[in-house]
Amino acid sequence: MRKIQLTLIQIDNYGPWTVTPRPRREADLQVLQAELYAALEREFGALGGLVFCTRFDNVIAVTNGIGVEDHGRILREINSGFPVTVSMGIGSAETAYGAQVEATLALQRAGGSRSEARRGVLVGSPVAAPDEDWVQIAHIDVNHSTLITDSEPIYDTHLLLQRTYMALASSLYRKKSLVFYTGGDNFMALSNGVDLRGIEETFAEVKRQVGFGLKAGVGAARTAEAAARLASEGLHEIRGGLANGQLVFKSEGQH
Ligand SMILES: Nc1nc2c(ncn2[C@@H]2O[C@H](COP(=O)(O)OP(=O)(O)OP(=O)(O)O)[C@@H](O)[C@H]2O)c(=O)[nH]1
Ligand SMILES: [Mg+2]
Repeated sequence: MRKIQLTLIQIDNYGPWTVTPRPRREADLQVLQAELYAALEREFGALGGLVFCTRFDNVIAVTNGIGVEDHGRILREINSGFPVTVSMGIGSAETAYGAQVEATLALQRAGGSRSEARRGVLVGSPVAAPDEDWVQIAHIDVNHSTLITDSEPIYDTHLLLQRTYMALASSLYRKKSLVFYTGGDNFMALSNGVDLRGIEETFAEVKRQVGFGLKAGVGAARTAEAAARLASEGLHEIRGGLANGQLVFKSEGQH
């Protein structure tokens, strides 16, 4: 069975820490969160993974091909370099939704987000034979967003993009895919098990709800890095007028 592997990285007992001994300066918390995300992206990215900032105190990484040992090394490095510690839960399943359920359950069983006893644990299990690593990523982009960016107030544009994000995420949630906002007018969907028809359906729904047309390159490969690269290449082909329509699918080993 082909499975996507996700790792939930959660700051240990963060709520209490943010107010001990008194509420910390928001600017300092923002720097901490941004630096933690950057460090995780650097470490997992170096091994072919891809990390989404999610909600900053809980971060989701696609980690196919990255085993328990490498997770442990990254965990130790992060936890010795930051004023907070993180714990990690690894999960895998045929869909991204299923994988994050497994990752979350593994971590919740090891203690809640406000547990004083849970510190720097690594739980759950990566993809193991006979199952195989497989990641499908759709790199989704809004058509002609620059027209709005250059004519509307920036907050109005931002809100419209966030509405687009929610419409996209709600529709793909029903197909057990997870969507993350990656900045600008870009989104990445972890879409294992969803075919191009399914993505087209979602795009039509989003268009009806928020008015934006979307396009996407969809990549499938054994690691997040390879899948994302194929997806971005597909998107580039659509933009360059090399592809007909709004979707291009590229799979590893297929030219
Ligand atoms: N994270 C990320 N952001 C990007 C990427 N490409 C573009 N952006 C951001 O998205 C903004 C919009 O870029 P485009 O999508 O090329 O502009 P557009 O007007 O929507 O044009 P079309 O999508 O070609 O219709 C840019 O200003 C960047 O901030 C990408 O590959 N990744
Ligand atoms: Mg665009």
